[in-house]
Formats: sequence, structure tokens, C-alpha cells
Amino acid sequence: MAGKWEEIDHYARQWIEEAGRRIRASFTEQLTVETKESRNDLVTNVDRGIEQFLAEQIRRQFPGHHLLGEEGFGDELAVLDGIVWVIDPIDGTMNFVHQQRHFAVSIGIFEDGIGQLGYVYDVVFGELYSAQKGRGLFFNGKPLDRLQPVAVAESVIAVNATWLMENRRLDHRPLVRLAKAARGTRSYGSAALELAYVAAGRLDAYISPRLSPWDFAGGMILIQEAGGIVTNLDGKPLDLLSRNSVLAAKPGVHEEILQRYLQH
Ligand code: 2AM
Ligand code: CA
Repeated sequence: MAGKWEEIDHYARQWIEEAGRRIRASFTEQLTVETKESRNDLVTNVDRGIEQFLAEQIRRQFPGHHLLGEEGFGDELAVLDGIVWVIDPIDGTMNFVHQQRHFAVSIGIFEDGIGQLGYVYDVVFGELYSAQKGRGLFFNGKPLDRLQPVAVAESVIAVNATWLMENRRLDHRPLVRLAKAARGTRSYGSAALELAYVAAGRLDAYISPRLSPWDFAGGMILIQEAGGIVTNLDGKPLDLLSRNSVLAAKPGVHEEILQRYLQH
């Protein structure tokens, strides 16, 4: 008999595929774009529709599970007891609106706060990154190698240009030193995809000063299963019930960034 996590994994994959089909179909329809907290914080009818679809499936199939979501179809949770799905229907909404690519469906499934299943689905490329606790990382169903240690000098680091300029969230000067010391920097505009790229070894590190749980939940599980490290910028574990800064990286480079660039 298939275990509990195999059953949950089966449905999660089915719903992610269906979400992908619906998002691709939306490209030919009229998009309604609104702003949330700021004029650059976008949400569309598709973000809402996909989260509603996923929430309905989860509640119908698994009525005892809980749900944290970006667009308001989830539960108000004060604790992480039981099974909790943390979902972002479209991570990288600005890319979705402006580019029709470089965005992802992200899902992390936790039991009593421990990551059990993680998914990041690049809808346009048809690329699914997935992981189950203790079983490693998979890319479109194929196992990927565990991450090996690397140094900053040989690293490609994902960081948004915003954080390399004077800004209100963090001191940009250590990050400028880090960007100069690294082999190169990149920015893709979807935290979930950037975390999946770290997990798959395409990026060596990713840094962000302020992400919500649904931005990082799926990617965090992928990276942990690949042998990488995810903490906040102080080196502490991430809290799934609040916003966090995020430092996700291969071993070696994670320690080097924390010790040589971020600790004062
Ligand atoms: P979103 O597209 O789902 O809003 C962009 O650099 C990345 O940061 C995206 O993953 C984006 O998620 C996320 N992001 C954008 N604005 C944010 C905010 N105010 N709080 C948390 N995450 C945000
Ligand atoms: Ca997001």
C-alpha cells in the first residue's frame, strides 16, 4: 500500500499540472492586473483563480489539512501543527504580467513544521523541481546530484539590483562587496525559481531581505533535500508564519557569505 506521503504527492502533482494548464490557457485571455501593497506589487485574476482552484482541491481531498496561501484563500494559522500546505499560485507575478515566462507555481507541504514535500513548477518551460524528505531532489522525475561545497570566488549569486543600492531594508555595502567578490550575479524575479535553481546547482546562492512563507516554502524543501542550506541573513532557521530574510546556498559558500559578508 502506498504511504501517506505518496498519496499526497500523487494529488499535489496532479493539481500542479492542472494549474499549469490553466495558467498557459490564460495567455490568450484578457488579464486583470491590480496592485497590492505598492504600485509594483501585482496580482491578477489568474493568481487568485489558481489559488482558489488549489485550495478547493486540497480541502475536498484532505479536509484535515491546513493551508497558507498568498492570495487569501488559505487559513489564518497561529501554529504549524498538523499538515500545512504553503502555496504560491504564481511566484513572479511581475514576470507573468510583463514577460509571460520566468514564474512558477510553488508548494511546500509540512508536518508539524517539518518540510515533507516540495514543488516548484516552471509553467512555461514545463519544468518540475520536486523533493520528498529523505529521497533527494528530482528534476522532471530524474534525480539530481547532491550539492558540493563551493567558494564565493567561484559562485554565481542571485540578488536583485535593488539590494545593491541604498534601500530601506538592509545595508547594501556588504552585498556590494559580495557581488564584487563573486564570479557573477543574476536576478530572475521569482524567489521560488531562484531557490529551485540553487537546489539544482545552477546558482550557488540566493539572497533576499524580505520574503513571505509562500515565496520560499517549496524551494526551501528542494534545497534541503539537495544538501544545500537555507537560513535567514542572521544564519537562523526560517519561520513559516512570518516574513523572513533569506540566504539559500550550497555548503561552503553559505558559511562564507554569513561569516565574511553579513556578520558585523
Ligand atoms: P510574487 O511574485 O509572488 O509577489 C521578486 O523579487 C520576488 O519577491 C518574487 O518571488 C515575489 O513574489 C517576491 N515578492 C515581491 N514583493 C514581495 C513582498 N512585498 N513581500 C514578500 N515577497 C515579495
Ligand atoms: Ca510569491
